[in-house]
Amino acid sequence: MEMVRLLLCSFALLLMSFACNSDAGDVTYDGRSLIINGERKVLFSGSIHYPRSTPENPATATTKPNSLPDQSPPQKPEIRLPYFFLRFWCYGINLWVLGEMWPSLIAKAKEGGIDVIQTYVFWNLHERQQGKFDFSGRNDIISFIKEVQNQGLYVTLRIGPFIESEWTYGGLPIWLRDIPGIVYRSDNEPFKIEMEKWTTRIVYMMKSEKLYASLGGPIILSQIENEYKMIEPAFHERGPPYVRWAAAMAVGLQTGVPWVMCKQDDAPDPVINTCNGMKCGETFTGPNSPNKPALWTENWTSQYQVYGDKPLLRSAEDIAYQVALFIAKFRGSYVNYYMYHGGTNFGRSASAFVITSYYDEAPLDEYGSVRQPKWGHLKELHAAVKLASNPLLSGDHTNVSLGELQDAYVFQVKSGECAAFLVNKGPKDASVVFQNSPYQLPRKSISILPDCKTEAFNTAKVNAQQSTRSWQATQKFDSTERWEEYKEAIPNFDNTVSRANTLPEQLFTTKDESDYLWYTISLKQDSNTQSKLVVQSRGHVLHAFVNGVFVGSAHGRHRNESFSLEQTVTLNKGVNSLSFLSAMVGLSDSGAYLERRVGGLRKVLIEERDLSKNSWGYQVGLSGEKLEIYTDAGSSKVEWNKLGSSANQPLKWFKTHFDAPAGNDPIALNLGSMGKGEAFVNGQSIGRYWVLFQTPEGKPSQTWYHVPRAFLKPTGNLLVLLEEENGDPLKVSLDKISVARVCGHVSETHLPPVVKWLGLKTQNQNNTRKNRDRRPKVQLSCPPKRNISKVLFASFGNPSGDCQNYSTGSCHSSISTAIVEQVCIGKRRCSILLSKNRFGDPCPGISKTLLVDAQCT
Ligand SMILES: *[C@@H]1O[C@H](CO)[C@@H](O)[C@H](O)[C@H]1NC(C)=O
Ligand SMILES: *[C@@H]1O[C@H](CO)[C@@H](O)[C@H](O)[C@H]1NC(C)=O
Ligand SMILES: *[C@@H]1O[C@H](CO)[C@@H](O)[C@H](O)[C@H]1NC(C)=O
Ligand SMILES: *[C@@H]1O[C@H](CO)[C@@H](O)[C@H](O)[C@H]1NC(C)=O
Ligand SMILES: *[C@@H]1O[C@H](CO)[C@@H](O)[C@H](O)[C@H]1NC(C)=O
Ligand SMILES: CC(=O)N[C@H]1CO[C@H](CO)[C@@H](O)[C@@H]1O
Repeated sequence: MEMVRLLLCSFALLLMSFACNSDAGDVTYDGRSLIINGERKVLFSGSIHYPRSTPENPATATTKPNSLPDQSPPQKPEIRLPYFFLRFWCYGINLWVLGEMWPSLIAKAKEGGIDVIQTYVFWNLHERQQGKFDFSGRNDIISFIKEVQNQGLYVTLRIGPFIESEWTYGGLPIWLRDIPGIVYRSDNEPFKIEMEKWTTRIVYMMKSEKLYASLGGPIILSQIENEYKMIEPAFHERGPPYVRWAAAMAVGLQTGVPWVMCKQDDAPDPVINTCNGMKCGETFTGPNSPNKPALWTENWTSQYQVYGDKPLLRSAEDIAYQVALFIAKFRGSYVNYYMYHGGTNFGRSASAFVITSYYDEAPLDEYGSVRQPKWGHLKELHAAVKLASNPLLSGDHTNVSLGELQDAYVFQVKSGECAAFLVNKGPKDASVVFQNSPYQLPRKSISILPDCKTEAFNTAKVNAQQSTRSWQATQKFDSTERWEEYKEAIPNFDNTVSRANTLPEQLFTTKDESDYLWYTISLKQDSNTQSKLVVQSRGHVLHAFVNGVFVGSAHGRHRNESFSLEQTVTLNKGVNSLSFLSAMVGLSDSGAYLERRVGGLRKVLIEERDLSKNSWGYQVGLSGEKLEIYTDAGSSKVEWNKLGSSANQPLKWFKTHFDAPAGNDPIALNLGSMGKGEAFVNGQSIGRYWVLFQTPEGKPSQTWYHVPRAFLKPTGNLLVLLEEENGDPLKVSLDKISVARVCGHVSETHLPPVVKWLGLKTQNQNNTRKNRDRRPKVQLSCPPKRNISKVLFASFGNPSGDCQNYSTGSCHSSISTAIVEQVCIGKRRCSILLSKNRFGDPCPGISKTLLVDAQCT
């Protein structure tokens, strides 16, 4: 039966993909927008980076877009619908056969009102070694782009080739460093040759797969370079010619679609300069020519996080405000969310000091689950803006002052069609009058009036529910029998083979084959002494051993990588062995002259005696790495011991096996009891962890480390932890992550947004159907296959606080909980009207809100 479905699906999909693909056609632009196939477009775009998720993942494949939490009325059916039903019916089997994460992320982006998926091209992932290319699995950019195309979305391809992106070395392959005379990202022949070779290779790949819109594919924009203006001054006269060369080189590749340079206000024609940042609504200086549209290529939905930092929480309201302002003020017609889904920095792909989880705060969280209210609030914003597309793209653009800190931006078409954005920049709520009608604008908010009358959406009024994740341990690794350990040998001068007469520089020596470099030295002493040891390092982490015994550690931090270790150590009469393990935590991804970046030890002093020019031994990598003891095959090459059988000293490998937890919820390892190291599942690195490097509040920057279900077999999965410190594997657990709670908070005066005109387009205020649909209500929705099992809190009245922290106020309908239970219990989604007929009126004359917090099981 499954086989028949598989065959049917393959055949039908093939047919449908001829009929339904986004056949974009020519892409041009003018001062208003991109023009695709002769049509101007307002486009919302979301960054999703293919290597930061897995092509396969049964966990998320079950989340069909037609069963997503959805507060809005169903969208107008489109021609592609049958294709989508078919695809998702077909995903049913993929669940058994393959399961896919990319398709699910893209589908959720589409459902969230995203038109374009934006990705970088990660050069050092594809060409780790010069001339050897890898475009398979998570690196399969072609399949990723084709998946976007299959779902009818466009693609922006940011080739770079320098990409920054909190990706190790900004995406540049480390072998570039060995090319004589190379200076990256400047008017430098050796670099230009390599940059042109790579850019050309990618463009040709895309052309041969017909992926540019000009050839019928989904790619509508390409990017060359990346935020170059920031570092251009450092290159003096070598900067500007490089910009001109890069633009000309890119344009010469004749992709048939426009090129952009982000944050480059002097981007040479016809390359479009675009804005990156959190506040392009306020900070953008505008396109550098009246013939270029205002495009925002990076609007940070949050900020990447480094070890030692806590996550930056950027509210849905703040993002929506900046997006609406950019559109209103600059006639912005393209906004990209960086990131829409961040994902995971698997392996050693994170740049210096960047944590393994990437933009977990994005509208789709690290695991690919919808993050509310961000996802839902932006979806409503997109829909409201789209209602105004026509005036936005072709109307006259004017502004009117509505007050000291209030402005209206108006888009008026000659035929009469009109859209307006009412902006309150001020810190206080304001009442304004626009075209003879009164409007209430909450502080720092924008109301969108797609017909210059109806407030379809306000950026500060969040209608989407809040969701809260919960972590539930499905397996504990708390018995010593479950673990085995392997102690890394601490090398000494005699058994390290390589020799140098100075301290070798780390990057040059390791070529980034490993995070680790051992430095060893032999030191003769006339007597037993307590001596002061000083080790200066250029980065990033140091563990010091004297005569095989650990004496101390130290580390730098993000953008401040140098540090020193000072320690009094005991030296014996005779020969002493000093061993230093220097570790890098990813390579720097930003700034000028990246080719000159260095790491490892700079100076070693004993009682002020400089040993740097002595004879040193060194060794690249750990023995466990060389033997790949984190793989099934490699793990048998060493003898594993019972947990705790060796002295409590840093630098051990821990090994165990586990079965995949039942169900489809995302899973992650809770490594809160570990120190620093790297975790491997079935031979694949799920990333570095660093729990000991805490935030100023004394918490780990990251506790949970995503284990994609795609990495797992049903039983007997090999888990190996490489621990540099003294972490305790007995407290590690494998946790399931689910949305356990949903909460909504809506006031009586808060009408749900208009995401679709239900009446005539010229707003007839007496359209009763529309009025009925816009009554205030709290709408809750559990994830697929879960129902509301319990109402944790409900109050119709004036409850205080928000969804995080609430209590009943002076006004409270005593039947609130009973009413909500009646409507919601046992249902996956429910909608509760703020109606005095139902709740009664506990305090006439006082404006009321309804706050409901419920549990999904
Ligand atoms: C309104 O438009 C004028 C001229 O078009 C411009 O100078 C002014 O900066 C605009 N005001 C705002 C608040 O954008
Ligand atoms: C860099 O770190 C050192 C200590 O390791 C500290 O003294 C210095 O202030 C830091 N610099 C910056 C810019 O944070
Ligand atoms: C709406 O209804 C009122 C009274 O019911 C009426 O006076 C008015 O003309 C109607 N407006 C429109 C646009 O139909
Ligand atoms: C919750 O709100 C109450 C009162 O509004 C406040 O006293 C308390 O500190 C808040 N708790 C938290 C965890 O924010
Ligand atoms: C959820 O509720 C639906 C009816 O709304 C019911 O069919 C289903 O069995 C329930 N599921 C669970 C897990 O309770
Ligand atoms: C990472 C980064 O550069 N963040 C910047 C984003 O934009 C805001 C304001 O525009 C800056 O304050 C941040 O430093």
